[in-house]
Amino acid sequence: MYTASTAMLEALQEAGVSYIFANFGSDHPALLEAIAEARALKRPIPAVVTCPNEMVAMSCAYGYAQLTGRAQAVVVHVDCGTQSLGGAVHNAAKARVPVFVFAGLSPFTQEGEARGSRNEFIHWLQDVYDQRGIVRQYMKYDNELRTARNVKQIVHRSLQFAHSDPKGPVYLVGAREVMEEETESVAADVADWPPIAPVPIAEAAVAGLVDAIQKAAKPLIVTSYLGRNQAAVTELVRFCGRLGVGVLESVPSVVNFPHNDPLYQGNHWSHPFQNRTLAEADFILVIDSDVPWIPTVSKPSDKAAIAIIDVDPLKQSMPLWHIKARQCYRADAATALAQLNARLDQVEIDDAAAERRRRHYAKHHRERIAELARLEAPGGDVVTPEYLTACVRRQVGPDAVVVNEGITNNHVICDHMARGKPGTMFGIAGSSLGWSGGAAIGMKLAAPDKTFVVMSGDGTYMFSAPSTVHWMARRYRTPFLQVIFNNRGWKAPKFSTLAVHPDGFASRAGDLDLSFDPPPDYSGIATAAGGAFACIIKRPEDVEAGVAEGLRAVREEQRCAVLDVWLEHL
Ligand SMILES: Cc1ncc(C[n+]2csc(CCOP(=O)(O)OP(=O)(O)O)c2C)c(N)n1
Ligand SMILES: [Mg+2]
Repeated sequence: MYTASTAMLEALQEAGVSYIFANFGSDHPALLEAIAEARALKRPIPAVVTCPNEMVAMSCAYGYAQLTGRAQAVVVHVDCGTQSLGGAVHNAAKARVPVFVFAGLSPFTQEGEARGSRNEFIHWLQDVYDQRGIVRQYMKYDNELRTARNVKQIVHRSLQFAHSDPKGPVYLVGAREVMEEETESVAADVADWPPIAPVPIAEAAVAGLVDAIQKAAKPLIVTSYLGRNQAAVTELVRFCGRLGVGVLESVPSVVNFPHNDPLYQGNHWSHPFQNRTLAEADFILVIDSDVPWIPTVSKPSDKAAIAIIDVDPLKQSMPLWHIKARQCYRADAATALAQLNARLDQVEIDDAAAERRRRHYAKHHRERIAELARLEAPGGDVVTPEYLTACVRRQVGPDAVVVNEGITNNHVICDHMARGKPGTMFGIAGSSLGWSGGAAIGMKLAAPDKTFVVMSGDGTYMFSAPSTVHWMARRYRTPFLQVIFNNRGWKAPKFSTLAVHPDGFASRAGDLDLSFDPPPDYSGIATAAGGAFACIIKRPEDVEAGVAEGLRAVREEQRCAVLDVWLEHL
């Protein structure tokens, strides 16, 4: 039998999709039948990964795509499963990560007019007016499969959207009767649906930017995510090295620049103070950043000239957005940086000026490194986040991939993991918590030989649906080390409140309903769900041994390890 569901599987297989992260329901008999048939007849289809929680499913696809650039499929159940994707939809959209999502629709016939017609009570309950509307504002493309005959065309078109800059998730729906409809296989060549080619900047703009940077005393590049394409990092290192340009990361979600490069000037998040390097810069090139600075607390000098290169310089999904840039270019960062580097081969470089700039930034860099070393020294009876992170860094090595969802410790993890290589740290680029567990599973499926370390807050661990994550990690052999920065609750909302009301009632209230006392046995949850190695650490002197044992469990026993590390109470 060749149905619309067979065609969808065939299209996904043709498109090189490796996994279907699935949470099935009564909308999927045709798909389950088609999968079983393909297996019985030894027809190749993507591997199905059973995901007991939809947000985890979408986070898996997100993680896989982050490492490979390739969209994977997520299959969910009608409006209910679509709603359960929850914040993962926001995360994929904000991070511009390609994901293919398919959900069934309730049958549209009730008297047995077609195969798939209503035969269960839920089919009346799940028939809603606008299922696609639930997620439309987050999707790059959404459509309904209305006939089996063009399923492959629509799947390939949706993936073309997902893989074209700015990338993002796409959403297809299909009713039971349509997914059951028989048809003939249609030949399709994925080469006919290429992603849009990377866009360069105009040559005149290239010359102007190089000229402006050469004339500047303290030129600075601010970026958040150009390192999503590792080729862009190589180009950036080359460009900055030749002209002596500093690099400041703002809310980085990937490794954009090696932290050990003397031109690296650190990373700024929601720190409530002015960034010195940003204030001193006289020319700022913002490349791939949604939030290059937060003007109420930290901004460039009024005299600084500002330019933007971004795949999405208008920030089209953000109703309010503005920085005072007089030059804006919609372009692919790696392509634009390669153009800037090519320009350097054609113009005379003022080496003395470049050397002056390099020395200036190298001095700041050394000061920063010394300060970080001071912060990570152990001291007192309580484990500090800096010390904990340094212990992890020393043991996991430079090639391990860090999955950072540390929230109020995001910057600590970023600073003290001090990644030198592109692709060795990923942060949640959206803001809907609970991404890291699923993301780690997806990443491990994409790169089974790498070591993955999830570093998360305790609240975030709970958001990540750890019972699902650890059950899946065992079932699909995707072990990773999880370090929980346990401050017994949600510190971030406390910070947010005190930043707006420093002297209010909240500042004097002992309890803001943000703490988790007594906390759950976090590592025990992982043991119960997936046989993880569990360890609770409360004293600084136990950290090194705990990390070592955890890593051994991950690397030698191929099982997850969860270290529940108690920090100072929020
Ligand atoms: C899905 C979702 N719900 C709520 C929030 C609001 N929120 C932001 S940070 C935070 C606390 C996170 O707690 P934890 O992971 O323990 O980190 P900590 O703040 O303690 O460092 C919350 C609840 C959010 N960002 N996403
Ligand atoms: Mg916390």
